[in-house]
Amino acid sequence: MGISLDELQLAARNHGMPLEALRYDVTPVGLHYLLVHFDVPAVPADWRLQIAGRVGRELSLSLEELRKRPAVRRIVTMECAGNGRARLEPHVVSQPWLSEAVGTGEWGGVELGALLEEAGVLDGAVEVLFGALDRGIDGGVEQAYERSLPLADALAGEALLAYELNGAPLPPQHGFPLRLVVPGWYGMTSVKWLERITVLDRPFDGYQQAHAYRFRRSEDDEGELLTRMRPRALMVPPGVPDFMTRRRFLAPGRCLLEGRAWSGLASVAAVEVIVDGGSAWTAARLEPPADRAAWSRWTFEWDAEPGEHELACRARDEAGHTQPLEPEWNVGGYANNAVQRVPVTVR
Ligand SMILES: Nc1nc2c(c(=O)[nH]1)N[C@H]1C(S)=C(S)[C@@H](COP(=O)(O)O)O[C@H]1N2
Ligand SMILES: [Mo]
Repeated sequence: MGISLDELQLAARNHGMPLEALRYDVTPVGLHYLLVHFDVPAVPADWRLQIAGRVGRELSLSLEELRKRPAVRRIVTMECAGNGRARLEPHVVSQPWLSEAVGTGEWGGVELGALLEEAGVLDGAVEVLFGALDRGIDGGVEQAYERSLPLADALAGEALLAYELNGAPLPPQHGFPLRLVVPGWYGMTSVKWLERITVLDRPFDGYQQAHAYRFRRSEDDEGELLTRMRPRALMVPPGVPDFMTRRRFLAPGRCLLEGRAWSGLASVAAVEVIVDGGSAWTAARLEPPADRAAWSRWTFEWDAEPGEHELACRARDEAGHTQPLEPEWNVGGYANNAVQRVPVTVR
């Protein structure tokens, strides 16, 4: 496969969610996937959130002041846009995710829309920029991690400024003291270690917007911005693994397959399972999600017969988006939601 030591270095710092953790409605904190582009930054003792730009009233808020505002909690499934990258051919050099760059957190904090309303967004505003404490160099460009959201999405009432994860203060790696959480969007949108919110009167063209996180079919394709998560279903690999290959082994007979499915584009409409390829996709049982933007549990009864098999699952959402059988290659290695295949030995 040709994964380099540089990529291993990234993969050893960042980590995926072990797929057996698909069992939980809310992912325990240490099992939630982790992606840090640069370093987990040092947070100044006098940290405050600044809100400025095209607003009537600039705001500067301490964590305590934020905690005094009306609080909301949302269970949100978040997935890295690079999930599935390592399965693309030709190989795309970056964080080599297989299919585990996902997790579901119960995020607590204040509504972004309410704070922006308080600051008073002025005429001519088009986007909201989120600036973070972490800095580094990417593509030869020194930068703070920064991403923007269209104004309408920032005001929509779904996005949160979170200071809690699963009922406890945000841990350092997930953005302490404050992060943005945008339900339904790929993870890069949810800026951690937030420091500045700037309302802009023109689209943001910084590195993480104009160069990274675009779906480009070739080097000279300008590409489209990545926004919402494509549908995906994953299963808890059944049985027990072989240590090195992680191939699965299980006994013949009734086996309850289970997993989760999500889509940032619409609610999940169906999950289907197929055994040993062919065309006989069969509907799994789908449970309602714990919250609007949380993944849905699914189950499927499989009568496992002795031999070598391949299990696969796929999701479809209410807007008709589904999962391809084969990945769609792109320069950045993003949004590969090709179906998961799990080889198993029944004996
Ligand atoms: N400031 C900052 N925010 C960030 C990142 C980062 O490196 N710096 N990584 C982004 C990416 S690419 C993803 S997928 C999510 C990961 O969030 P998590 O590590 O809490 O799972 O955070 C996003 N927010
Ligand atoms: Mo990501």
